[in-house]
Amino acid sequence: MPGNGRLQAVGDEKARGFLQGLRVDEELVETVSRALDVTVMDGGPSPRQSTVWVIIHVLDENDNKPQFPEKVYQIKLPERDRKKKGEPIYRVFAYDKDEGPNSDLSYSIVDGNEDGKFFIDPKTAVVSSRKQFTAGSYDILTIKATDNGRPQKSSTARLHIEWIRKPVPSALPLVFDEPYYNFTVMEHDKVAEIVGVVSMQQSATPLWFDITGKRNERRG
Ligand SMILES: [Ca+2]
Ligand SMILES: [Ca+2]
Repeated sequence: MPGNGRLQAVGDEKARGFLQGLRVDEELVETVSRALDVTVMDGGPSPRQSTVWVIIHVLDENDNKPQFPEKVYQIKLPERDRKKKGEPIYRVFAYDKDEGPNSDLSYSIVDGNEDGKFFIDPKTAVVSSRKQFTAGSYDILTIKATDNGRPQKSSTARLHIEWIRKPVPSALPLVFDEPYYNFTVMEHDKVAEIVGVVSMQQSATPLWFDITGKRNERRG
């Protein structure tokens, strides 16, 4: 790595080489260390040299705060009676570009839950309901994601929930536009990036989509 080292004479018999300016690309360093060959050479007429192996450990700094893909989430849900207590509402999760504890997030509701109608799973960020909700009511929650770095960093997002009347069941059958969907993702795609869209003929009543199962397909 030429240009990253500097040699300085200290006294007659000792010299110190300062390794400096090793710029570590932000968050691209997935290895925990860098190994360098450091060579020392004298300036005599027939130069002598010696090489030593230096390992530099790169420690992650908590220089990124958690990020929510959106600042505001707006959802509509059918009114809920008491029996639906504990049902999930929405998952508002964030990501953090750091590593280890610096990207280990926990979630809390910091505003809009004064009467305790909601709770959030601190690890999965799933918001669920504790009480009943009638059509026409509206809730706005502020959700905070905090990392586990030192010092901790955090950010917030808003979740707007509009409670609507339970839709009348549709007389028409529900059919997806395609018999199956085939989407591709790249391994470095960002969290919350759109992978694909599944669609259905527009119906008069609102529709909610859910992932109800998972199949693992392996090739070869
Ligand atoms: Ca970092
Ligand atoms: Ca962080």
